[in-house]
Amino acid sequence: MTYELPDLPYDYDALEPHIDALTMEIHHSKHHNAYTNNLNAAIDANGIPDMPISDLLRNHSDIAGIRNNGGGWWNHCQFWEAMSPDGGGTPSGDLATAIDAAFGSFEEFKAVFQNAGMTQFGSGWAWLGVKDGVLCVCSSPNQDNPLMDGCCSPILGLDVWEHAYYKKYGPGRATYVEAWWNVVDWNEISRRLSDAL
Ligand code: MN3
Repeated sequence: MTYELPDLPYDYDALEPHIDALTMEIHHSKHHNAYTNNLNAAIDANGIPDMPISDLLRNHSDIAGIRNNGGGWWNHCQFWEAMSPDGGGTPSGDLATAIDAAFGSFEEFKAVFQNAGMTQFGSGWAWLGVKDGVLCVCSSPNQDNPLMDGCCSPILGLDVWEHAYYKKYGPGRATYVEAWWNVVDWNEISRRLSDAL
C-alpha cells in the first residue's frame, strides 16, 4: 500500500496561540510529508508486502528507513488527531478514572508526562500508553514509538522535536509543553483508551 499524508482535521492557525500557524504548516506540509514519501520509498526499496502499520513497525523497525519514516508517519498522524481547537480542560469518564488510578491525580499525571518530555535528550516523543490495563508514561528517541517494541499501547504522544516548537518558543520546551495541554483533545484520547482496553 502507499501511505498518504493525511489532511489536518483543522486549519493551520486553529491551535493559535498555543501552537502557531507557521509551525503547523511546516510541520505538516514539510516534515510529515517527507516522512510519508520516505516511508513509501523504504517500503519499495525493501520489497515489504502490505500489512497494517502496527505490524510494519513491530516487524520491520530493524530497517532504519522503516523505523524512522514509518515511526514519523504514524507518530504525526496520532499527534494531529490528538489535538483540537476545542481541546484542553481535563479528562472525564473512564479516562479520568484510569489517570487517577495510575498517577493519583490529573495534575500528577501531567507532571510525570511533562517530565518524560523534558528529560528526553534531543529529539523524541513522550507517551501515555496502556499496559496490562493500566496507564503508563514513557518516552522514545527520534521517531521511535511503543508500537516498535510493544512496551505499551500508546494512546497519546507529544512531539518534543525542536521543529514542533522552536519558531514560537525557541529553546523553551517546557513553555511549549505547558501550552500544549490547552489543545489536547481528551475526547479523542478517551476513545483511544477504550480501543486499547
Ligand atoms: Mn514532528
